[in-house]
Amino acid sequence: MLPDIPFDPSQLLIGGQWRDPSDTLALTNPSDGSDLARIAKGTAAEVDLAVQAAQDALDGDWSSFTAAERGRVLTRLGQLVLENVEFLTTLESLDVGKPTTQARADAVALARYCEFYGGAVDKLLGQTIPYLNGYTVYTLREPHGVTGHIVPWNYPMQIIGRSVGAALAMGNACVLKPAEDACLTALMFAYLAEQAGLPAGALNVVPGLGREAGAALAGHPGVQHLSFTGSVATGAMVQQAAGANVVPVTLELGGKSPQIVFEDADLEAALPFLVNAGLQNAGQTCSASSRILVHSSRFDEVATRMGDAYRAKRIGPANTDPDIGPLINATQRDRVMAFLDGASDLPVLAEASISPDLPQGHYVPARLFGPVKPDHRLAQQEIFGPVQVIIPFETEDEAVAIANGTDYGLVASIWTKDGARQMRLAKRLKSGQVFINNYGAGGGVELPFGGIGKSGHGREKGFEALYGFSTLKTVAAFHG
Ligand code: TXE
Repeated sequence: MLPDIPFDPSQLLIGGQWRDPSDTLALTNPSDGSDLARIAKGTAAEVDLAVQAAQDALDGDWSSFTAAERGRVLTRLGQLVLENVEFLTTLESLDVGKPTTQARADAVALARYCEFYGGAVDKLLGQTIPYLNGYTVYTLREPHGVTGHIVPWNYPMQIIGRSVGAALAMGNACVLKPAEDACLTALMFAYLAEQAGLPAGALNVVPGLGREAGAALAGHPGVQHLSFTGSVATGAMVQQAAGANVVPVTLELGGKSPQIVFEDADLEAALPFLVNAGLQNAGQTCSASSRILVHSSRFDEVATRMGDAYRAKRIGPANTDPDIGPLINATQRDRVMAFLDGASDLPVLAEASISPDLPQGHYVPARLFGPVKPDHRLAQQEIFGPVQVIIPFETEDEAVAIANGTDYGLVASIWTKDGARQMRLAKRLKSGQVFINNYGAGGGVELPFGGIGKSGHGREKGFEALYGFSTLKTVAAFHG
């Protein structure tokens, strides 16, 4: 059951108006399969209205806000998010099936994105460029205009914070298409943004199906920048659609991120990261560490200790704050089960199993496999479930080749005390982020994030996102 929500979750927010949609969809609670609410099934016509409303905001008040004024709105929004952390946590936990503690961390991160971009935007400076005699040359950072944001269901609050937060800070007007499986916190965020003083139309929300509302937004000629997080296949379609309008796209498409444990690793320090980076959010994390590469001299020790940790994990409904909640929907559950069922050739090191007493949610067991060959399907494809493989290696070169040997390159980490090796591998690993003796560094809002290869392109988070959500103008004045 949903708590009382201060808006009708079946409505769309367009141009500051909460409007009845032309059609609705059922929103399901992944923890028990029950119906949570009806949500809008946005159409191409409604996306069109939202893009127009965003353009109207740019043609109106929103463009007159100074950087400091936009920063103030975002800072207020961050404060409102903090005041509503428990409510947002409840919504996200019900909607995504995310254990309460993990949902709360996302709500706090959303506030932090608003604070960070609110505080950063009036410190973003242009350049003056030494040039020919008689010229003064400088650069201006300007918003793209209308930005489209297609957000998945796994971390709605964090992904909205990092993309919509940065886009608004730079003065863009946004059309947000949350995932059909999880859109309540997107709507709540927009509701709070209104309270924070964001002008009508600067943020519009059109929930709906990907192939309908998402596709309409991706191909809309009135959109000047797109940011997409999701699957490789859909990302490629979004890029193609945007390409037809010659519009820049930021794509974040997940990965097969390795942690490399060398013979001198501090296993005591590494262990929680090795396990939790794979199991957080039931493995439905773009930067999940699904491959653990271990020097063969430490294989038995790592396998035993990770196995013990797996057996201690509890799987359950999100509101009981388990270690591992359900997957988002039946499709994802079936997809992960197909990976598990198709891996009967692999040795299972440990499992956290599903109790028969669980309600009818989308649960899967958490499973640790090893030793696994680097070219096995489970070591190559993104599973997006609580599944990890341990891959033994002998030499540093072999570890690098295995780590770099997938189509992806989002995050990698190295566990070693050898400083020279740390520096060498930080350069050799093909990855958007490299962590040394940690994994994820606490998810820092300040740290630029994005991938290479099939993990996507463009960077979100940190100052880098402010560059991504703006365009650079060079002004050359001749004064003699
Ligand atoms: O993703 P989709 P799905 C990966 C993960 C997962 C797989 C499938 O491996 O198992 O993708 O998940 C919208 N035009 N990730 O099917 O389809 C859709 O409505 C425009 C990794 O959920 O990519 C949703 O808002 N938009 C990942 C968003 O795209 C479209 C997070 C993501 O959906 C569209 C999620 C279309 N034609 C899944 N079709 C990560 N990187 O964190 C769908 N959408």
